[in-house]
This record gives sequence, structure tokens and C-alpha cells, in this order.
Amino acid sequence: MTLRQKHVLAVHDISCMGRCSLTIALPVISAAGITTTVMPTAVLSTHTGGLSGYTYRDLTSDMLAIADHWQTLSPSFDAIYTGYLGSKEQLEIVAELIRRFKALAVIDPVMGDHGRLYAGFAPDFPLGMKKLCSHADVICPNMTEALMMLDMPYQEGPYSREFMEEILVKLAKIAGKVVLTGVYFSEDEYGAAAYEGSSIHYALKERIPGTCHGTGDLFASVLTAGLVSGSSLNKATDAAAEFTAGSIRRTYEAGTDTRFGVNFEAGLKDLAGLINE
Ligand code: PXL
Repeated sequence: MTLRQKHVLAVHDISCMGRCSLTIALPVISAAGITTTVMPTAVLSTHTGGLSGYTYRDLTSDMLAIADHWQTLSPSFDAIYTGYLGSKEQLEIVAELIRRFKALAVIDPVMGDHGRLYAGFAPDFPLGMKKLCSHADVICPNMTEALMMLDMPYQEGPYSREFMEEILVKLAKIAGKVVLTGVYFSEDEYGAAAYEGSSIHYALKERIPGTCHGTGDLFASVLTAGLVSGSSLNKATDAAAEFTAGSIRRTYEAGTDTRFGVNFEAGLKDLAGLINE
């Protein structure tokens, strides 16, 4: 018997060059054997992190018209997975998509990194994002986004286990399942923490020096693919940490310009196996 193929709605921007958002979500989720419907939130020539002079076409006014058309086709989504949302209006639209299409809502509250908001986000955006996250089943912020939503000052690691637990407990008041990235307790490790029903699971990998663009999107895409494939939160977190760390390692070893993202493509042939391990 062939099971019905799983179906994810991915709501992110298209940054045409420099791997992130939909140019990661679509291949990753497809490689896991899941079909993907996309709703682009904006089209940019490149992402906005460490690159200047990019074009930006906002697609806010198209989003509900696209959803209206889909509704006539009665789609059935197993998950709605959202990332970079370029305006406060888009936060409202995503809340509406979750109400309309009723699926597992995985929200990556993409807003910033290294203690700072990405270019173009207003200082009150994190408050709006926190409200949207209250409609999510799973949220996967990085440390910057988590602390912004909690209205706490940014802190660099290494973190203490007590601090991590405090953050996870607070985030779990926003959404029931939390996967926090950018977690480390010593300088030689880096990874994520999954939190559900007061149990914490850490997925820590060997730390590779430097920073690479798009790794949060990669992590969240594998996490979503894992959850939709039926993995537990902990198992999906392990797969996401493993796949992301492998892509970073490959890129570091090749010495390529990390502003254009990491080489995840070379790992795609093994992704379904990793998820179903
Ligand atoms: O990777 C997150 C991201 C997604 N989309 C756009 C971005 C960024 C981070 O800078 O600029 C357009």
C-alpha cells in the first residue's frame, strides 16, 4: 500500500542568490520525499545578511489572493512552515493561513542573529512575531530571536544549563514545542535544545569556527521535514543538527564564501535516510 504523500506549505522569501529561505526549504523538504507548496513573501536579488545593494520586491498584497485561489482547490497540508516575513502585515496573514489551512504550524521567527535585528525590521517586530508564535505548534528561534521575543538582553555563550532551562521554560509559554538553536555550554560545541512537556533534549555537535549564512533556515527545514515524516521532536532535532553541522563542515573544508550559504546540496541524497534512521 502506498501512503499518501505528505504536503508542506512553506512561507518564506525567495532570495535569488545566496542559499537561504525558499532556496533551502524547497530542495530540503522535497529530498525528504515530501511535496511542497510555496508562498513567497518577497523576492530579493540576494538575502540581506552581509551583502548590500540588493533589490526587494514585497509580495504582501499577493499572499491572501494566492490563498483564496488555493482554497478553491481544497488543499490538505500536513504542515505550514514559515520563515522570513518582511512586514507586520505578513504576520497577520500567516496567522490567517494557519486558521484557514489547519495544519501543524512550525514557525521559525526569522528576525535577527548575533544580538541584532536583520536590516529593515522595526524594533517592535519581535513583539508581533511573539504574537504570531502563540499560534504555532513548534517554534525554532535562535538565541537572538528567543531573547528578543522574551524582551531579555542579548547574551553571548557559553551559557549555563540553568540559563538555558530558564529560556526554554519561558519560550514554552509562547508555544508548546520549542527547538532553540545557538546553544552551547563550552567553546568547542554548538547545537540545539528541544523542549516539550518539561523535558529537555540537547543535540550538540563539534563547533566549527566562523559563521555561515542560512544555517537557521537549513536547520528549520530539516526539522520540519522530520516532524512531518513522523519523527519525535527530539529525533527531528537530532537530524536537523546533524545535517546542518555536516553542511557547515563541508563548506568550511572547501573554504568557500559563507555569505552565499552552506553546501547542503551534497548531503541531500542521504537526507531521507538520516530522517528515517
Ligand atoms: O536566513 C535568514 C534570512 C532569510 N531571508 C532573508 C534574509 C535572511 C537573513 O539575513 O535577509 C531575505
